[in-house]
Amino acid sequence: MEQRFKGKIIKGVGGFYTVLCGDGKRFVCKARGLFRKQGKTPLPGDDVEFTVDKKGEGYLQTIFPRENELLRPPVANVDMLLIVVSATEPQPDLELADKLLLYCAKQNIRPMLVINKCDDGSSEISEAIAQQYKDSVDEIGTVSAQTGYGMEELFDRLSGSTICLAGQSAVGKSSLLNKLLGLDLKTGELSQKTERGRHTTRHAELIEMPGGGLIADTPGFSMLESVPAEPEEIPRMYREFREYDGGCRFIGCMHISEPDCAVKAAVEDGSINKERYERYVKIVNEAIETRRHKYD
Ligand SMILES: Nc1nc2c(ncn2[C@@H]2O[C@H](COP(=O)(O)OP(=O)(O)OP(=O)(O)O)[C@@H](O)[C@H]2O)c(=O)[nH]1
Ligand SMILES: [Mg+2]
Ligand SMILES: [Zn+2]
Repeated sequence: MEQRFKGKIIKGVGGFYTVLCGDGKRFVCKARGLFRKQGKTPLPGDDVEFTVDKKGEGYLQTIFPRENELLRPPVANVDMLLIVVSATEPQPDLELADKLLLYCAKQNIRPMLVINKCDDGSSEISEAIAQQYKDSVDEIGTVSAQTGYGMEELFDRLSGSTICLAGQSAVGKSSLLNKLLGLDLKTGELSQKTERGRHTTRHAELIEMPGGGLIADTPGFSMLESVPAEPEEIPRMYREFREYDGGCRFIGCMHISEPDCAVKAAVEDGSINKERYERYVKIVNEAIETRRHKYD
């Protein structure tokens, strides 16, 4: 008799997919040839149905519709993106952080800004970064993967979700992952450091967190080649602009060169963060440039 099960793909290597079931059991399955014909590639994060035949071999039968799909790393159904920046070295690339926030808005993923390398607790730099983003993102964490500062709070916010790490190289994404995997929910103590976060392979893998939930590392090349939105979409993706909706003279105001612009007035009087706004102008112009080249 053939048996049917449901689960979530956590890894796919060479046509073999590891599926994690609700009871914690894992099954390695092959994909049906049908997926290839339909142009469907099973991804880590996919919720699937699979069968196990008499010989005990598993076959993926159904891929349930995806909430979203990331390209790099290739992961489906991501709930949360941890946008990691460093309070020390490397100097934070906040333009990348802004673009990653746009990416979250576009893909309907909850963002969290994680300021790492706060080894002596929160610093002037980390506070300045948090200040810039306080109206743009709900969740901001100040942590140190090295000393463990803020890690338990971070851990608590992540449990149960499917999470991806993102951000420039050397901000400490893999270090954070290792620390998170070593955290024991009950004691908060650190167990032996694992080496699983290291990027030795090119395939994406979701790793089970001790408190429930799954997490994927991303190697530190930028996961974005260009602005992940059309220029006209961008103003609506800035949460701190929303409160000024309808306040500009022109409908569809881009808040850049138009007169009587409520957003620009809010930047002037300090209600909207100036640095975030200046990068916004740069990002919109980049999106316009990209589109121009597309049709050249
Ligand atoms: N001082 C300090 N150093 C840290 C901290 N977290 C990570 N590092 C160091 O920063 C360096 C880069 O850390 P990684 O975890 O490899 O950074 P990454 O973001 O995974 O880098 P890529 O894989 O290249 O994208 C390593 O030397 C870490 O030891 C921290 O909280 N404080
Ligand atoms: Mg890494
Ligand atoms: Zn405006």
